Amino acid sequence: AKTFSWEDPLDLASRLSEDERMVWESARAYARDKLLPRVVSAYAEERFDREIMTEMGALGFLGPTLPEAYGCAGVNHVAYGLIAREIEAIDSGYRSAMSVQSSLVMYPIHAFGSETQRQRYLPGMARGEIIGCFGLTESDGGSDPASMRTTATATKGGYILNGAKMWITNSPIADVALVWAKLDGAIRGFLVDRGSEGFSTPQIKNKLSLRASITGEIALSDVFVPEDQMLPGVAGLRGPFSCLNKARYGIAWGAMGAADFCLHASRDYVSTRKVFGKPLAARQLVQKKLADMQTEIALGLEGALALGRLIDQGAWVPEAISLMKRNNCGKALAIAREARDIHGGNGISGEYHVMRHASNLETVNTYEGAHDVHALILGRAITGENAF
Ligand code: TGC
Ligand code: FAD
Repeated sequence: AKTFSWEDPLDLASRLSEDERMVWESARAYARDKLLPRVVSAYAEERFDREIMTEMGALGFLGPTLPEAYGCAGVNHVAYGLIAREIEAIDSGYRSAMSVQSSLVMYPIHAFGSETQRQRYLPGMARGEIIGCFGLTESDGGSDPASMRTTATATKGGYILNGAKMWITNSPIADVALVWAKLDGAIRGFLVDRGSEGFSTPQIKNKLSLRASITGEIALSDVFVPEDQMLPGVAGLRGPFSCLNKARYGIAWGAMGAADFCLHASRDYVSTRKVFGKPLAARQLVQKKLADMQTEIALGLEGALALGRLIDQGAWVPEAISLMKRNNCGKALAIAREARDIHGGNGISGEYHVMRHASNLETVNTYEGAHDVHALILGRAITGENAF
């Protein structure tokens, strides 16, 4: 007979294929061996180590669901979710770097790009030699990307881009930026190479969240983009939103990875920490907190797995992604805060990781559609009323 595993109470592992388990194990080993040892100093110094991209590339973690013909691993979306889970168990910023590259730049080049664009960018991006960033948000009202002010104007041989993007993951180190801009009122995607005249990417410093990820602006001042650098396959908000669907799905897994790390850390901590003569683990209030964490993580992972199976079958809808992104980010943030509390004063120290997770999850709960924005997407689907 099976025994209860507190770490996997609903036996998720038993419902993974052999291939999925292999990807999971390789992501876990990489995250623990290579990411965990560098994260405390990276966070303190607000540093992103560039070689993380080539390391992840070598393991097949970049654009993993795309075909092998472009140098990618060609695994399914459940495997992609498991990679996100293990990387975010170490730091949301590292998962951000992986998500942006995979879901927000490689995916649209594959889905909406020309064959020339695919050949030009995808193999190098899969190896982590070319870094991409995704420029949708502007400084006012990121929740409402339809109101963007960045424009593209047709000119001889191409387009002239003007405008500014804000809060762009990896922009300061990106070799190529996928910039969304309005061309005659319709949103289009443009691949802007580093080195283009009038293109700059100032870093945003002094973040109190996601410090191991590098974030910047994209400033565009009369930047010429050749005709063949516009994504030919999509016009309108469906373009950027299609990318967000993929990234939000990965975040649903990733946030639970961070939460699960916090549960493990809390369990370790309370088993040795003695207060009033007994380990904290022997206190009812503490046990209730651990049980609540475990329950939300088990349910959140089940939801992420169910969603991943739907995506792999092509049977998903965006609202289901909103539901899981919103739930798992909100719950993970609450769990990380609780873990910080359980750790007492030590909880605020970098060495214990839990406050770093809580701070990171503040961003994760906001980007890719803020918690309340996903509530409004669901509210609209439930009632038929648009309350934005
Ligand atoms: P709405 O009228 O709902 O839709 C406009 C058009 O877009 C289509 N569409 C979608 N297509 C595919 N997937 C989806 N999820 C889609 N949602 C909408 C829709 O069918 C329609 O198409 P058409 O052809 O009829 O025109 O648009 P709205 O303007 O009312 O939008 C409202 C809202 C709130 C849904 C939307 O704007 C929203 O989701 N806002 C949040 C913005 C956001 O998530 N930004 C993320 C920026 S990127 C980022 O944060 C990266 S961080 C990454 C990291 O570091 O990990
Ligand atoms: P706002 O849109 O101003 O929202 C502020 C608050 O108002 C939120 O609580 C929101 O829920 C609420 N709100 C908004 N509309 C309504 C409404 N109608 N009714 C009720 N409440 C509402 N963007 C990119 O394009 N690419 C990236 O790579 C990227 N990386 C990021 C990295 C970091 C570290 C951060 C912090 C952000 C990143 N973003 C990126 C931007 C992110 O997607 C936006 O911050 C997010 O979409 C929210 O937009 P905003 O910050 O302008 O907030």
